[in-house]
Amino acid sequence: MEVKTSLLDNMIGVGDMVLLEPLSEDSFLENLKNRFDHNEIYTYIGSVVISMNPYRSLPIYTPDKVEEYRNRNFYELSPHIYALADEAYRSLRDQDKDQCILITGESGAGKTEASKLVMSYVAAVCGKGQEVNKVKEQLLQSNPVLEAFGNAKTVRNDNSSRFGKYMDIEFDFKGDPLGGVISNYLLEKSRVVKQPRGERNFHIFYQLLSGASDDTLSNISISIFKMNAMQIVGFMEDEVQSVLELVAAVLKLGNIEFKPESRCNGTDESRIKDKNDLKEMCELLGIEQSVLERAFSYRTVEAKMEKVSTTLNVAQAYYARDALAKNLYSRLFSWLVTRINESIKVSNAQAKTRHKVMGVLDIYGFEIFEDNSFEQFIINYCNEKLQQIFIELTLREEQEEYVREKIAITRWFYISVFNMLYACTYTISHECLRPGTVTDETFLDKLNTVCAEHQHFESRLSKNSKFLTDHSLPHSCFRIQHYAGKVLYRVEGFVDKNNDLLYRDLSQAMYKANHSLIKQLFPEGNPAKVNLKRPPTAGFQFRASVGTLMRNLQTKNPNYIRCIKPNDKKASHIFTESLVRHQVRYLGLMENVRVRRAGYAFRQAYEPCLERYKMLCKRTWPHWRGPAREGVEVLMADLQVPAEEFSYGRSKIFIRNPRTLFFLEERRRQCLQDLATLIQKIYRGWK
Ligand code: AOV
Ligand code: MG
Repeated sequence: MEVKTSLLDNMIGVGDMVLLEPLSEDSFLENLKNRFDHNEIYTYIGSVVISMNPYRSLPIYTPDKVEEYRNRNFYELSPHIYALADEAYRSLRDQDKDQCILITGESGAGKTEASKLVMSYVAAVCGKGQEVNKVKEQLLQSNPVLEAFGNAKTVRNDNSSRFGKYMDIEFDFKGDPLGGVISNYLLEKSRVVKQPRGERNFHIFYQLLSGASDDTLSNISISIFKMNAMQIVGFMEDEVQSVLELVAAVLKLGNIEFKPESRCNGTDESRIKDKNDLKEMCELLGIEQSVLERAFSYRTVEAKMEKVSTTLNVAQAYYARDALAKNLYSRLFSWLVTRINESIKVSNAQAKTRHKVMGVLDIYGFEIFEDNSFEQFIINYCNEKLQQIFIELTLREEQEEYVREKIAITRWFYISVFNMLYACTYTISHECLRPGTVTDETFLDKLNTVCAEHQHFESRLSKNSKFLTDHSLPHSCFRIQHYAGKVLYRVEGFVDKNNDLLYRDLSQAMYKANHSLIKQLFPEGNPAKVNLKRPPTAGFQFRASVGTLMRNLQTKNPNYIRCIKPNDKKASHIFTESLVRHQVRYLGLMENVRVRRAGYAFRQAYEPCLERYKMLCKRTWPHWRGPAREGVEVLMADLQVPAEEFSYGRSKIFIRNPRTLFFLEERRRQCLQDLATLIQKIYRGWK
């Protein structure tokens, strides 16, 4: 961390936790609270930005603020997310280093808002011009489109991201945006058919109902002009129409109910209660009603070249209905992302020229509910991996800097539960490859065996057991000690959600639709392609995509934003100490500060250091003629700073203890004061 000016002058509390003296968890929290109470929601740990969610709009994102932070050094002004965005953008533009912005924090902590602030800052400071502005608008407007379809109200957050998102923004050599690529990670599609109490379905369903006029509702012929964002992103009118028809179809599908009908052979078959919704859904999608009705009543299984039809009972019919709704919606979501990517992609001609990339990662935050299932497992898996990356990269960066500057230090190690989670997902994927024989219970048994082995190995590294399933837990549960807390997972539905089975009769019915979008979404329903292999399981796909993402991130220079939630009431002005303390702990923020201070808390290049303190020594004031490093050496000797308090690197001086910095600053302040008094005296003398 460079020695900073504004971080020491006129500041509420301490702007950089590295300068906190004395340093303890209590003083850390006290400082956060003090700043939060004064609307200072950003605080640094070196180059890491801590962001406290204010839960109300603060006047700190104005165009004036953008101008203020533009082209300024990171530590010159008070801490702000714009400073990080500016630093990242300038290193990308001027030093040709690809950047990534990693935003972490639990659900509702402010990650999505932070990602949008970074994007809008970059959009405001990069080049202008008609073409460039169009690209910017499209990139920015992709956010509301994806939020409408991928976000929902949960108990933790009224606008909770229910999918993970990573966006690469690509720039030309001048730093003007050319376009981008969005990757999405596993949408929580179970929400389409079932929402926990107090939560809602995805926003778009409500937007459709409230935004569409009565006329529109009766024939679902579109109030697209209300969805301006889709048009800016480049959707054609008929595409918007198709998308909304699909959303309406999912709504209709949810209304379809089944009743049992007893057969003479003693079995129950399922019948559709009221065919009105079925009829409307079929009209929307151009499907023949009898085709869909049959697909809800029978299931065809192919065994040894033979087709066997079995009737569905009521429970199976509901299962089929829900599987169809989830598949329709999640495939629509993936299609939207693909379609947006088509709009925002870098043109072929430009793709050939050298360009630079800024990646912005905004995933669903760590979640602990009373009931945690496959979805939470996936979400927390992703967060665990990110935490591991954060710790490893910050430690590595710190160590690399010492090596670069040829300064000796001790090494740090970190043990993550992640390897265990990896083994869990591996087990889930593999178990699901044995169709018919796997149940949630056999899966849990298998998980026990695998994790016990892991634990045995890891116990040599760490004493705490990270995986637990024993009689102290409720039936059919396992518990994982995540970095952010212990989570009890219920295995019920794990295998099923991972398999994500859709009866072929239904995909074939969808493929028969006279609706080009639906047809596209169910390619496996094409009878000519009956041999299309089933797609990999949800867990398998997710694991692979997280792996790719992490490899991608590691090729870029990371910038971290650590979001903290001040209370769990979604309220402004409330700072719940215990809650914040918990987050500070599991985010490893104290360790982060300690690592920064363990070796050398401060570092500053020789030139600016000499410039700032040269007035403290007669030999360096007012001009030092010679290499800056020698000037700093003279200065430190003259001030009699003990030798063990600092170290000379190749390009920077490293100061071990914040006190030394305060000493220098205090001397400088006195010096300036004396100077001011002197000037006053002279002035009075003249009068
Ligand atoms: P998340 O992305 O971290 O949760 P959000 O970014 O959606 O959290 O923030 C939650 C809510 O907090 C927002 O809808 C805003 O009302 C408020 N908020 C957050 N940051 C700010 C800010 N800088 N200024 C004003 N209000 C803010 V999740 O997606 O649930 O993990 O899966
Ligand atoms: Mg979010």
